[in-house]
Amino acid sequence: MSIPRPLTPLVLLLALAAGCSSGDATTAEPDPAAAEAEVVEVTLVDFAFEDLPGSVPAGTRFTVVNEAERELHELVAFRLSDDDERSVEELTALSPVELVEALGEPTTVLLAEPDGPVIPAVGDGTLDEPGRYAIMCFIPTGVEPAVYLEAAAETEEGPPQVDGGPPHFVHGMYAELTVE
Ligand SMILES: [Cu+2]
Repeated sequence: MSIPRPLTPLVLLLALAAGCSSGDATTAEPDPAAAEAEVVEVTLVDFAFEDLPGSVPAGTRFTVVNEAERELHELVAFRLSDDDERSVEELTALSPVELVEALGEPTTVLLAEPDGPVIPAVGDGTLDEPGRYAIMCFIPTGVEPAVYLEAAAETEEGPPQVDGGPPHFVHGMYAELTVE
């Protein structure tokens, strides 16, 4: 039905992420280099970030587990500019163009399929710079995880354009975080 595609970086990342866990794909082995940093595991559900603290010390590394039935989820963190006093809830009400302008480039992007390993697409989940962060999920509602990940692997920059319902943050999958 579909033509096999060449391996792309995200697919390789996915393979690496799967390959470095020992048997149980839901628990990643601790990275010795990151052993000193505090690690906070966030649970991704339809449609919220569970166990996400309101504030963490600088240098905290986030990781995710996806406990949804079938939705792909992601944790995307943006450091908000210091002069932006709007709440994340206010930002989610902006038009797509205004939202992109307000958020800028993400500091980190971690994806996970249901029960799947963490897929670090941007950064490794570490938030080093103190400030206020928006934590959001942009996955289109109802998209097949494999379809999205394949499209993401073929996209050079930014999120892939795939058909689907509204992004998950529209259903409330967003939060505000302060890095101290
Ligand atoms: Cu989501």
